[in-house]
Amino acid sequence: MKKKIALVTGITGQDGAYLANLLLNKGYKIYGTYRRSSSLNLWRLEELGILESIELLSLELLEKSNIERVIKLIKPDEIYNLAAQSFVSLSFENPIYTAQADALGVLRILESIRMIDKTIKFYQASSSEMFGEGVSKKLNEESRFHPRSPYAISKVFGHNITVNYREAYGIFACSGILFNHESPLRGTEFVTRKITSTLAEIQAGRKKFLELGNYYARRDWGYAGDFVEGIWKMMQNNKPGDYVLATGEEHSVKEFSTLAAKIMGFNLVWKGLKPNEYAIDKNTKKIIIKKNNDYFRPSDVLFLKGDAKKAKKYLGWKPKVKFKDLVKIMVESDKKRSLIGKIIQ
Ligand code: NDP
Ligand code: GDR
Repeated sequence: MKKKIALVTGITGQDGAYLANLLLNKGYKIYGTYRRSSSLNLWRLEELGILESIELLSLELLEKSNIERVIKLIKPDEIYNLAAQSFVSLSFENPIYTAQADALGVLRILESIRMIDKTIKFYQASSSEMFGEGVSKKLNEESRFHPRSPYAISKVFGHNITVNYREAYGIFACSGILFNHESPLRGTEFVTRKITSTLAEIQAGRKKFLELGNYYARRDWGYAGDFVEGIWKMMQNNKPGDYVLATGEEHSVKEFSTLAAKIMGFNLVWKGLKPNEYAIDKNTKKIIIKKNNDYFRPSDVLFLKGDAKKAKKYLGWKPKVKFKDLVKIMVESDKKRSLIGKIIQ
């Protein structure tokens, strides 16, 4: 039987690496895209030991000709659009670039599919950030969007245009509304990996403390390895659709950092009053975690919790890794990297 061909944009990112690994195990031929302008960022594919099994092609989301060239060359059965400027904070500094990549980038791919071959299946990496200002209830596919950053607003466009190309042109286009998912392959700019990598560096004596923004923000954190399975399942279903993937449990940044510090071996105790709390190590009396206003956003999302009932019902998907195990996996991985002097940025 002919191997299915998948095109994964953003293969050098966290989800790209895990999805590529999953698709390889399912017998796909995989093409992944990287940005020619960036210094090549292949450490995740190397860490999973799959770099040699993937064909890399250059593709910039801002250039429609790049997208058309790649689609015509490889004739994919499935396209997974994971590429994006994915850091919410940076989207406040670079809003126009973010919209070009995260909103219009999606449209460029969909237009290319429409012009070249409408039978290509399409997955769009949408985000729980689209829901925005948190209400303390579980959010699902029907919940209203109130995006709070240029990133989230761009993702709303990406989501809506995906739905529109499905409805208007009959393209098999799915939008996965994924809540935060983390792993040892997460970039260090995101709060979970910033916490685990910095704590490991403090323990190794290479950093003094961990500075965070709003540590009262709460997120529904799952494990990226579980979430890419849900992404693949959406694309194998007999009908295209939109699905929330989430654990249904939320925790604060403070809880995440407290647990991570404990697993790392610190004897942490919080002092001071909200919102100026700080954490010291009882054994050394040194400050380990403190607030830095530079990490606050002009408008943030304080609470997000998802309801993945639809994915469970129609895709048979549910996350396996629990919050405590996720923190443990990430701490242990950064501890190991730090011992060999190799915290990967
Ligand atoms: P990463 O930031 O780890 O990866 C993003 C990828 O996109 C990288 O490969 C990056 O390339 C590439 N990229 C960025 N800009 C461009 C561009 N202009 N042209 C081409 N490629 C580009 O993100 P994740 O793996 O965490 O997330 C994958 C997708 O899922 C993203 O779209 C993200 O917005 C979305 N998402 C993520 C969630 C999460 O919790 N992880 C939750 C919900 C949605 P390079 O290596 O060169 O930087
Ligand atoms: P998020 O993830 O914005 O949810 O986007 P991030 O880890 O950056 O922030 C989560 C929450 O933690 C608060 N926070 C800090 N965040 C960072 N990065 N650094 C800090 O020092 C810090 N201190 C507190 C933030 O204010 C925020 O409330 C991620 C990305 O993967 C998106 O691409 C994706 O769409 C969403 O998850 C779902």
